[in-house]
Amino acid sequence: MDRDGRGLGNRAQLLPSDPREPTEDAEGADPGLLAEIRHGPRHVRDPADPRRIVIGTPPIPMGRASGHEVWRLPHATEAGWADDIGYVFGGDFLFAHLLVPEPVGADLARLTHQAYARLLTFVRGSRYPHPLRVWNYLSRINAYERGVERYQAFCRGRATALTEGAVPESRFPAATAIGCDAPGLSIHLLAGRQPGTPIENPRQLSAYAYPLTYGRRSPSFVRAMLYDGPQHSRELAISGTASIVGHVTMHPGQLQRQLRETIRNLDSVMRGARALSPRLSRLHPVWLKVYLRDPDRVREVDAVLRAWAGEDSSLLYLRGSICRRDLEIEIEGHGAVSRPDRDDPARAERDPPVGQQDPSATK
Ligand code: 3EB
Repeated sequence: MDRDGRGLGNRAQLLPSDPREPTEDAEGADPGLLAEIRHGPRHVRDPADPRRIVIGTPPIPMGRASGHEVWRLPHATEAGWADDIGYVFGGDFLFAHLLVPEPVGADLARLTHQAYARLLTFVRGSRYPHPLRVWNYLSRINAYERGVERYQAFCRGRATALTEGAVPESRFPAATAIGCDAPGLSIHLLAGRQPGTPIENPRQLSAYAYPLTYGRRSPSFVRAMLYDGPQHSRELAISGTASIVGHVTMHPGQLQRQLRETIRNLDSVMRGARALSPRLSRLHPVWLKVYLRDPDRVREVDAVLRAWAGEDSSLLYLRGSICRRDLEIEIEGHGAVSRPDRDDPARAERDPPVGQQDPSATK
């Protein structure tokens, strides 16, 4: 595995870094912390610290996995609350999150619509108007309510808010939508000062173009988002990826075969990104987050995934329900390449400064 994504050093990355690496100063502060995302039995927000959240997808112990995710910037961040929207920002990036309780009998489509409308308004009013990557967690995702599956109700609410906000498909973020036992609708996101470059997967129909047999409104996300990270890294945030080819579930209910199909999809998305520039040809996953319906099968998944991803990538396993009943596994990822090495003239020639090499990535 290529180590370039790691060559940045812990403080310069906007991707999950090893939380065991000490970064706190003498006062116990962590000035460059943009987000710390832990996983547990419940969604948690701490009024005293909007930088740290807990997502209700319990970790599945496996090997030396650290169990949580830390995003750091090479400079100090600022944090606060806007009503119940927690936010942290610094440099070119904003982390924002919202946890909405779901009262008994509430309409999930409406609840989602309102949550997204508020988040969109907040993000647009900030200096970081471009959502790059969004994570959505809802309870009982495959249960039926008011005649529709709850995931479909969620998709409808999200799509309505994005339509009202005049967000075109070309500006949809990369996303994850996972079901969990924890109550409430939890949404967290990374937004940027600049838009990213969306990347689709030629093996899969774009989710926003799925036929409406899956629900009245299709899922509003792109397969991956490429953007400039801190200190001239290039980052690829890969959406939750499953065993879907075209728009059809492959190998329904068969975990091992779904895993292999999912890996083919991840490879295909990354191939699309690598083709964009010589520098991106070095792109590899440095971080993979795996959602499993059945935690007892983590070992057999880990064996295959380790062999594919290599020893240098971090793997985190979580218990979660995938949005189609026949899907057993979903994998999201993050890849990065460090800045071109200025001391290497050959590389400098191959890789002109960011912004010139990839005109489609700039506004
Ligand atoms: C899929 O490809 C699998 O609705 O935001 C993956 C990632 C999936 C994100 C979402 C759904 C979402 O359709 C499901």
